[in-house]
Amino acid sequence: MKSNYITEFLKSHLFIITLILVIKTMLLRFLLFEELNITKTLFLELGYIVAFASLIELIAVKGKPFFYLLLNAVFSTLLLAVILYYSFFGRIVTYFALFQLGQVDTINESVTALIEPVYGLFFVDIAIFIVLLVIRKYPIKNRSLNKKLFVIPLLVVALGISFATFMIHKNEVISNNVIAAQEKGILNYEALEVYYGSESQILVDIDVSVDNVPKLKQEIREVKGIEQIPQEERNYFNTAEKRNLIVIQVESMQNFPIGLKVGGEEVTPHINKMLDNSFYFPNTVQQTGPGNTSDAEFIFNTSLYPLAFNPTSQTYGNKKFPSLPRLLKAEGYATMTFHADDIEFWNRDELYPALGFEHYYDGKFFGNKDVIGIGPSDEVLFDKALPVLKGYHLKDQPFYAQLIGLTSHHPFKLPADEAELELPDKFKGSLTGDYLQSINYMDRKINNFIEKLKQAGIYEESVIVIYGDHFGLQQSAMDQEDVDLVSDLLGNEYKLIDRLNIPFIIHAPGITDQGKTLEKTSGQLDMMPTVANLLGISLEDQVVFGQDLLNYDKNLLGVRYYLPIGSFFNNEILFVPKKGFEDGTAYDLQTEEVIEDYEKYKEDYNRVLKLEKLSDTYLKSLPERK
Ligand code: GP9
Ligand code: MN
Repeated sequence: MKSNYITEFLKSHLFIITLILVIKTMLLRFLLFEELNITKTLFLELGYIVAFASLIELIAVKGKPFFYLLLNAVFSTLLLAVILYYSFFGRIVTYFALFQLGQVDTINESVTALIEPVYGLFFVDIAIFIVLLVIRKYPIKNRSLNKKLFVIPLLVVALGISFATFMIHKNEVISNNVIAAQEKGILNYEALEVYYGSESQILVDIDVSVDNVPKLKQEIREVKGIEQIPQEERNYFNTAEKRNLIVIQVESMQNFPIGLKVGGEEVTPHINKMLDNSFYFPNTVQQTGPGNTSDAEFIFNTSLYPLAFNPTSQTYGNKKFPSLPRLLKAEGYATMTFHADDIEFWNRDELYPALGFEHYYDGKFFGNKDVIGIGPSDEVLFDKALPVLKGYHLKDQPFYAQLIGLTSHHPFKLPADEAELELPDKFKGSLTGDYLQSINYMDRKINNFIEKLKQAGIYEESVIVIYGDHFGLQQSAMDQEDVDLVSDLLGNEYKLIDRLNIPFIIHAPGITDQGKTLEKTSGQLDMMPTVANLLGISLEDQVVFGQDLLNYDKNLLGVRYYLPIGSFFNNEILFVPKKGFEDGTAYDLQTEEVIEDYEKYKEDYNRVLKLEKLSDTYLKSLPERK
């Protein structure tokens, strides 16, 4: 009798699907964590799997094979999404990020590069089951297990185990979400994320509300370890008073093409020339989050950390951010931003009012002429923005214009007549070659734009800022040949530090004429305070997490996307935590090599987590727009 029950059970859908799902989860754990630990897998993941399977056993009266197949298919697709997301972003996808994926064009276009043959294992069984179903050789009998005697108790036990796993790990703080998923269980981790929402769990013991600005500013300075410098003692303060501010955010622009020669030809000849009379920060790091381009816009205009798990424009589109456009408007500037994509992308129709831009010029304004990749080319962007700027200039109205590029977006394909670099053969048709072409295109178009600003008499009265929003070439989404091509260009292996490095250039005729290359560590957060200093805009009442690069040297910058939370750059290292600080990795910024003795940076790790938490809490406390 007893053995009958057991054979019945072993032949049931419930058992076979559970077994298959456990094996697949084990495969995923192996691919993600390089771990093959049956007890751990069973302990952490089995509860949730059995709970789902027994629910189907209970609920499905008819068409049970179909529902089990469906569960299997949904589950397998999820596992595939987790591993693909991991190989692109280096973190475990959370349920909310999964719904945002449609916005990330790069990943959609690089999915094929991310797929490995071994991922086929997630779907083999489904394919086999479907074939067997079709040829009517489906192996599992459609007999149900006794509900009262078996399925209900099983469900109760499974839910009990899941609940216990949930409670055990509820208050455990692990900054690296890959390790968190490994230790807490992948399904359990997702359940915990749903429970916490997008809140991180580090405590802050200061009132960050808007009416507490001076205290909060003091707290930020203390955590960063910098002193307040009075305006009258600052270098370059107000030297660009009442000048126009023209900011060009270049899509996917990394720092390495600057000054680079390929086949004897400069990739960015005009920018290179411009550096003779510019302030150039070659060691600037990207700090964007899941909102990519829109996060870069957000950081430049606010000097606040973007959120770690959601595009800030999405979560806080209804807020009123203290921002550069608002500060400049108060000084009598007209403020506007130009981007040729649809305004709904990245929720910009909300982001721009949230940032306090008075005017925005979007896809509708730019039309359909000369479309390259996602939208109208950056030549169109510059050509159509120019008359608007001229209009203000003629009225003697100072303006702040931000121009957001688009053409140099992945996959970097230009029409043949725009690809002007004579590249050596090995680059032809490669992603790297196309990337260099599109950066070269941008260099040309920026130069044309600046020439036209000169002709219009706007140039001398302006501060021109150029920076990259985030990287364009990601190792995991590239073929090995491409990684080698970039390594050849760099003269050493193409590494993480190279990828996160974007250029930041300030060009202000009459002010930056001497030209300066400032090698210190700098980040996107620092851009706004640096520009504000030049324009003589007081940040006394403004909460900013960056610092004016013309007056401060020591830096501490958090990066929490593409890297685990708690990662940071200071003047010496890039630190990437694992489970926490102790098992993390520190890279020397000069040599890019791993350094063994990094204990002395522990304080920086805690400080950066604190800064990010302060920023998150402050952001959350900001009022909504009326
Ligand atoms: C979308 C464009 C590109 O409008 O700015 O965004 P990205 O994919 O780089 O975030
Ligand atoms: Mn971008």
